[in-house]
Amino acid sequence: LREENQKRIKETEDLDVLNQIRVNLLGKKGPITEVLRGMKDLTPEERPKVGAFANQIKADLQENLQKRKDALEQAALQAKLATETIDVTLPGDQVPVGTPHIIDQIMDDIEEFFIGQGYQVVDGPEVEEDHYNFEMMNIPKDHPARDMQDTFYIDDQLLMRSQTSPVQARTLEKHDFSQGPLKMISPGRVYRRDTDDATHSHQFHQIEGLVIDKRITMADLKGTLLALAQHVFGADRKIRLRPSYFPFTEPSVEVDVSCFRCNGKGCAICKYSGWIEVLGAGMVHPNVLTNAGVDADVYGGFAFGLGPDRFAMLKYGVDDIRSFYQGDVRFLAQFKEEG
Ligand code: FA5
Repeated sequence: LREENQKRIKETEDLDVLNQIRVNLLGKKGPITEVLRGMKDLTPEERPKVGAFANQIKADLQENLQKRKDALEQAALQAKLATETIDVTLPGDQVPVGTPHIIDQIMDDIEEFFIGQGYQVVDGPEVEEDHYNFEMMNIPKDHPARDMQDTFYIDDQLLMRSQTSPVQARTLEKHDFSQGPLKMISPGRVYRRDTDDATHSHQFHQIEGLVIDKRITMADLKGTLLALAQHVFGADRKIRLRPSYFPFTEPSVEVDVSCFRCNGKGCAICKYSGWIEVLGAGMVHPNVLTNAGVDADVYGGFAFGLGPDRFAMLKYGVDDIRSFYQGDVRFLAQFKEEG
């Protein structure tokens, strides 16, 4: 039994056949199990001899089976490796690499500028209450200034915010001035029923800014905005403050940045004037402070709301704001992040 099977084991080339041999030989119905089971009929003298002999054969066969199994597995592995060699000289697959949207890049840049100046970054809801978007900002119901921002209403109380200014009111309400002045920016999306054209979109971005302390002046506002313009566009940029009107600032200004892509002649982005309007700003109206429970006789400051879309148009010479929102990868891929 032993010799005959050892020969069969050795000659087997197939793991399944080998397994069948193992089951036949050593399984419950195999000859060795049968011999061991029959030991109860033997005399006490015969039992140890037969037992030892049968167990020896069993051990030998097990060893042979294992060796053959290892050898066959090894051979299978070698064969597999031989057919699966990797050609390291083949060119690799091109992996397309994305890039943050150009508006996100410019917003990150502006945020970093303000974080560096000690401002905190605050988030506000895009679905906003009329109360914060207008009333707290000194624009009561039926105030004509509501027409300045044609608004998407959800119901009488709720709307898609038309500006990031409501975050001013939300932050002022919470700020504890005994802990120090307030310096915050709030970036985000805003919505207006504007007709889309080259410089207007019905959904765009703003970054609100608010600084409240005891002795803030218009010169602080101008210096901050000039430093921002020069950070984003380069050291030779100029800014121009034009008197304007916002219900939540007094005095109010609109701020233009000098165009540098028009060769001094003006171009479509700058409406042929040599300047592009990028933000609204002013000194915070006392009513805004009082509405939020801040003592307007002690505290005051400036606020601004800037348009990152317009910043991006000017910085990169994009002459149509709609390009940012059409999702054309050929356009967006031009603005790979540096570094
Ligand atoms: C406001 O929204 C004021 N909340 C800004 C402000 C804040 C003033 C704090 C004073 C103090 P205005 O409607 O002008 O203002 O919008 C501000 C900026 O958003 C504009 O200068 C422009 O850069 C951008 N903007 C306005 N409308 C659009 C639009 N439809 N598409 C793209 N950008 C726009």
